[in-house]
Amino acid sequence: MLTFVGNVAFRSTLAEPNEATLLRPHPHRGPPGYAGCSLGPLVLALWPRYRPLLARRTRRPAEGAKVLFVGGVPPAMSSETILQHMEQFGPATVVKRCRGYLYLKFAEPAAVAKARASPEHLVEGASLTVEPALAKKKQWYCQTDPGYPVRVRKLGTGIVHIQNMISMAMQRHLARRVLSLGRSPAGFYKPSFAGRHMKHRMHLSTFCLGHHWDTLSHEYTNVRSDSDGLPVLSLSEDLLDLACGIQHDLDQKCKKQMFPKMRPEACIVNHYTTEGSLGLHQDLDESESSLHQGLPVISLSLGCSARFLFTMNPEEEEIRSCVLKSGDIFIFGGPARLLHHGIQKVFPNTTPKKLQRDLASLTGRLNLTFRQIR
Ligand SMILES: O=C(O)CCC(=O)C(=O)O
Repeated sequence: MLTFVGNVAFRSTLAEPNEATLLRPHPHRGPPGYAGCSLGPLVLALWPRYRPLLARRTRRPAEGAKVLFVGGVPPAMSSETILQHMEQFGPATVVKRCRGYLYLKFAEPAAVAKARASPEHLVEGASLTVEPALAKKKQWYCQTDPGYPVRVRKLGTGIVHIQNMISMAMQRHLARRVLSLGRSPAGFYKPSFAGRHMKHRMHLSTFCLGHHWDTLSHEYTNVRSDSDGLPVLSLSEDLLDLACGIQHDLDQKCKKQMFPKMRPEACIVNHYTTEGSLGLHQDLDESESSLHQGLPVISLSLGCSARFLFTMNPEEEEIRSCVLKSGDIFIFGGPARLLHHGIQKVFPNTTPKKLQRDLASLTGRLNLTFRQIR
């Protein structure tokens, strides 16, 4: 649920937080400095419309690898027995033994090739299988752009801003996809929220995927209950994988699990014109269990940059801000799941040059937030 708090909790026509106190002059980040990928157009040209967004990299054996994977190992068979058999190809040591398989490291890579060339590995009546071990390489799901390093900024416990996480090729693909969904009958509409005495128009357009978030009843529904009653668009597997991939990549980057694992069931897509904004609010409409576990909200920005406001306690703490640029991710969860947040300002003419054509029919900023609602 979006809850609006005190005199800073508002959307639409109510006064925005004082710009003079909250805004620093925006360091305009023009298109030339933006994370570009020279292969972007080629990638897109080869990218069929509904191909998954994620490059699931298949792991390849490391070149010159000395490590051999041995499978089909009976539980009772000792590592020494296997070692004895394998040493006919060269001196080796056991580096890891698990139930059903083990890894051996040879002194020379040629031994791995010899072991693989052998037609059979019959040991104590068991037929073992061998494979060169896969390179222990980090698997990244999001396609980041070389030369534009991903930067993880920890802004507080459970609050993370990741810069440059989404490559330009993927941003372009996402922008086209969102625009085409947004143009469909169950696409963008102008939501209202219920004020004390009357409904207020929000300063943005929106549509949902997976589950509809009703801005009037503050409930997740299957139909657009606060507007035209149309069934909500589905949340496709590739978008779902993208959100999971972002969490995965963040953990890889930070070498630890940063947030409890979340499986998105709803994605709220917002479009802000350069006059758009969203008052400080909390996201409280997901299930008690989801909130209690601190399952994160993952937010992805596309198009113009925006000043994002956040605070754990608007009554007592200073409201902090950061600029979210196209391709950035903002995640809050764990102890910060009830973070108060909002969009104060969208900066005109800040869409990266390479994205401008894809977003030509829509100026301003797009934002996708993924949540697990149950
Ligand atoms: O546009 C954003 O970055 C924030 C969106 C948001 O807070 C919301 O949809 O609840």
